[in-house]
Amino acid sequence: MTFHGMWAELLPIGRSSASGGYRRFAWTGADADCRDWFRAQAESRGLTYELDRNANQWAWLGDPADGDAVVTGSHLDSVPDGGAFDGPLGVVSSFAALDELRARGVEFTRPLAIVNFGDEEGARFGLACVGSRLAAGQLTVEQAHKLTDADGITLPQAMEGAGYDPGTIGPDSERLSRIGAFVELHVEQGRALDLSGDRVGIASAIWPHGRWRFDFRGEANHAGTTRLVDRRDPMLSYAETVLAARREAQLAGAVATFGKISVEPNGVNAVPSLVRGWLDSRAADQSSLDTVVTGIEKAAREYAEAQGVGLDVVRESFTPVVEFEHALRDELARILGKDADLKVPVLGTGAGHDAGILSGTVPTAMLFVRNPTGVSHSPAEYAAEDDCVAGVTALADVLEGLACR
Ligand code: HGY
Ligand code: MN
Ligand code: MN
Ligand code: MN
Repeated sequence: MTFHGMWAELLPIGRSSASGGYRRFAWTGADADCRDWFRAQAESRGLTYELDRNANQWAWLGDPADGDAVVTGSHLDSVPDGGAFDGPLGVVSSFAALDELRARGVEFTRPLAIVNFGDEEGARFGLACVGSRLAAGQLTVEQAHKLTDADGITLPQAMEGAGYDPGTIGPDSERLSRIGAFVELHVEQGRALDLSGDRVGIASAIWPHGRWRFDFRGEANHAGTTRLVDRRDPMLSYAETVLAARREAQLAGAVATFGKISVEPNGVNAVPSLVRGWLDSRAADQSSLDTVVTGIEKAAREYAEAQGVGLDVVRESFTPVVEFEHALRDELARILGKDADLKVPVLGTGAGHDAGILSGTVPTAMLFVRNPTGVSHSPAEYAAEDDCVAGVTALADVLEGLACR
């Protein structure tokens, strides 16, 4: 099946007819449909389909036991109202690149696999890259068992509900030790390639990033009868904190986002008792990130105190800076540099990826495909057809350079 055919099959899965955005949350029906699609693509190509102990999906050409495998792939889940490209572009391009290599008639010298990592976005349980974190031992089984969605369903319950055995989850070091290189292709989530006028880029690094939960606790009261001076309104402290986050991030050249909020009792005519806001913050280096988050927390405490509001801040997840392996990165630049028409810049990103998680264990690299508006995690996310084709060719070249004669 062509790139187009695969894209057309995936496109309707989990798409909202109202916004055109996607809700493909882990272990839901839309996720199951994406997983069925992956399996069908693997089997239609005669690849060996395999589910690992963390329910990540693999499609193998050659024997994994031979070791030193070259692996490519990405994820198929989405953020709430996400775009079509973040994740699926990497998976579809992987199958298309394999088709291209077969059409070239190359001889494979190393086992090759395509992977779909589960729950990359963390949209449901609040932690990104659950599948790769479990495999790499960066999320313990005990921690994973405590992950709970907004409806109180735990990760093991959700997995079980989707027909997977949560009893097997855990580190997969033997599997990872059989991988010699992992290359993830991804739509760029910024405009660097658009500005430089290039179709494809190589990743240098991923910014350190994390998620913090801010619980502001005040007192529920009547919206009509409670004088302003008598209120302990957590929404006020929260609102001031959102503005502080913007200021602190701007000062440090970083980013800080409160993109998710939950309010109790969530009544239009009641002063809230609890405002829970989630901060996502990222910076080019650790000390800038520390400065931003410490500054936001300090401001939040001052605002809360002034309003008679309690505040708890919990760090829910953290991913340190990732510097992709220089040797593999140079190898990609060398392979792609053979094409005189293709200039391939090297760029950093503030977005997290399974490649970042694996990079501590496996030599890992990433390719980015131009995104003309830079918009991502939105239905407006886009990459032009020509650029997607250039991405497939670049990935095929890289895989050929690494795994073929
Ligand atoms: O960067 C993120 O928010 C996620 O890991 N894709
Ligand atoms: Mn994403
Ligand atoms: Mn992604
Ligand atoms: Mn009343």
